[in-house]
Amino acid sequence: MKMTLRWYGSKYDSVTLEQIRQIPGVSGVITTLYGKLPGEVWTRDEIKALKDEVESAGLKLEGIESVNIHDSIKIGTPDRDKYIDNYIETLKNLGEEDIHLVCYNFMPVFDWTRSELARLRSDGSTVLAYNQDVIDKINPQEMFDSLNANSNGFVMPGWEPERLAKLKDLFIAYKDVDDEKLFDNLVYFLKKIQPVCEKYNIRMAIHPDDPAWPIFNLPRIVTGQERLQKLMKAVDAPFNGVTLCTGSLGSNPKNNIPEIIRSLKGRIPFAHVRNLKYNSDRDFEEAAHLSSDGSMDMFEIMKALHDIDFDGVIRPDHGRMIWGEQAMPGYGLYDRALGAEYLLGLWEAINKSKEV
Ligand code: DNO
Repeated sequence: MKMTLRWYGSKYDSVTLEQIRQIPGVSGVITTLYGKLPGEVWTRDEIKALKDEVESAGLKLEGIESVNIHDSIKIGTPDRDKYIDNYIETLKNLGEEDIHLVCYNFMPVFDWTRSELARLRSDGSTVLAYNQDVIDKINPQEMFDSLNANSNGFVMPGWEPERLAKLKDLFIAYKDVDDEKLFDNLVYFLKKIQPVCEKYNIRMAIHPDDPAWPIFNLPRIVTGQERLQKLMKAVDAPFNGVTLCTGSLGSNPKNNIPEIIRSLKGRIPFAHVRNLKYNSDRDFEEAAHLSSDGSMDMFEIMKALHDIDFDGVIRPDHGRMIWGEQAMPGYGLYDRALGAEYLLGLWEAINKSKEV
């Protein structure tokens, strides 16, 4: 297991590589070329510069989160092959720079969704939260505006203004895309990129939908065990894998995360591990990684990963904002560092208890 932290690049992140290097047991980062729009080719020079920067800080670039997918590919418009060719070119360039893990999502229009970015908890920390009643009362533009107004001045992943400038047009473009069509378009995409992934040994790790149910009447296809199995079988090759994101899958309390992990043996190259606290079936907030702070059993989750011989890349996921830190919501240094240490501690204990 390789413990990493997500890092947005020196231009965008308040957390530095030097700080990440000092978190015990964290050997690398997961990062991206943050300024790139979906559909653009990443050149080898750009990738190499990013990799050199990470390596000169004594860390390893363990993978990319994300190479985003152009909406034409998700919608299945006639020009999608052009964007798929660009994606293939990017994958080739990543492979040639010895990068073998790519996280992506297939959510229409939005990436992850929350109704609040700084809900106050009783200990004075703030966290991202989701309340269905709030979402039901607003339209997508209002949600976008409210999230952007509360992001501490940071551009958040998945909420880049360029991407959302054409919100109305996008909703129209998705009008005839239902779950089935979206799924077919995903399979079409995966089959096209399969040769380049296999040539360069690139593991594609799809990120589950967050939250794990439809919002604003948009289709959703990566929501739980059944759907994940369907996807694994539709393109049944190791390059087609999953980002096991406990927070996204766990937004639906009916998802049994340890069981999902066990059903995906060999297909999880990347794990995002974090905890959530359910307040009702319409409201949840993010919690510290510690099991007792939320609703999930983090020991059982780490044990399931251990049982399937997980040897991929892992990272703590969203942290609380604590100790007065000013950072991108969910992505401060302090609470994620605490999370990394906790997960490493669980892993060490599981390892040693299996040895006796
Ligand atoms: C949110 C993240 C997502 C994730 C993408 C992957 O904090 O987990 O933005 O990176 O869905 O493409």
